[in-house]
Amino acid sequence: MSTRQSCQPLSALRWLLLLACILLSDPCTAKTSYVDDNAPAGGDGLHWTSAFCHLQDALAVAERNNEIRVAQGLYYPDRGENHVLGDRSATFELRSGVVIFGGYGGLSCEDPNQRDVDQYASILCGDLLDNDLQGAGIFNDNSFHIMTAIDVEGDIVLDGFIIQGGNANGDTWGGGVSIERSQVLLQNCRFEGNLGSLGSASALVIQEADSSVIDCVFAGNKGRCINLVSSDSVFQRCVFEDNQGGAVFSSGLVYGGAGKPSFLDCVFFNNWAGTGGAIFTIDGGRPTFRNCRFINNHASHTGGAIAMGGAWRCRCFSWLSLCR
Ligand SMILES: [Ca+2]
Ligand SMILES: [Ca+2]
Repeated sequence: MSTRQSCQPLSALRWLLLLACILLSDPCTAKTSYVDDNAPAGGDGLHWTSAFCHLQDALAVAERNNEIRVAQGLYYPDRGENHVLGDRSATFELRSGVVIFGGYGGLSCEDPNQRDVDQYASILCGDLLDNDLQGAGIFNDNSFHIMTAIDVEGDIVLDGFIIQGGNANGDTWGGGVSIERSQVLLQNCRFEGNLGSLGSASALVIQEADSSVIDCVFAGNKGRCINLVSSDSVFQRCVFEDNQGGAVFSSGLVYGGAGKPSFLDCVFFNNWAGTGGAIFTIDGGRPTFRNCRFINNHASHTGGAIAMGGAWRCRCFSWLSLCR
């Protein structure tokens, strides 16, 4: 009896400590949200059966260490709570420590967690009013940036998406994805049909940031496809094909220091530009290419495969010896 009485205060204390641990612990550990454009409106995103129908709604509640699974379907940055249809400035803002995976079967599959990024395409689309394919196409109403990561701390992952229909016209850069001072892993993504004016990075801009781009395809974008500014980013097993306005522009000029991006096992095929059909680099931009292939790239002015500013002659031979 006496033993039982002496234990009761300790047991209560342990429960209090456990309750405190629960209340004070990181509330955003290992949470997964689910998104499917076929889901009914009003879901809480906690399960496939109550999935969000807009990616913006999942991002709005995402916190560090959260995962977002996105089913096959179309997702627009101007859709979701507190967003306005047709808002060109609306963008999917990547969140610190949040990983986003596309390519799930979702509600239309018996097993919604079945994943195949080719069979179950998750498309992030900047053609907000769905008129790119009407007549000659209307593109000046498309998203300025479909997705952005600006001054975001911690690792960010975007894996398994098609990113299409951005239009970085005007003074903007990065019609598909715009990354500034943030570390992002882009993986298994396909950038296609993004637009931009000359040098505006139709598909992807990375400024003052070292990101990783792995197993991605950049195809059929118009306007210089990628702009790397003071960036030591790494591109591995990526394909650049049929981009009008060139594939990659690399410089360190804008912010001073050098930009030394690396390209490993990449293919540059059938890209076209006035200068530097595949690669155009100016002072401060010093890319390295290892085991890359340049095939059938064109320039109307100079540098079908590679054009370089500054002391291009010595750099040219050094770099090209690393290519095949
Ligand atoms: Ca769907
Ligand atoms: Ca449009």
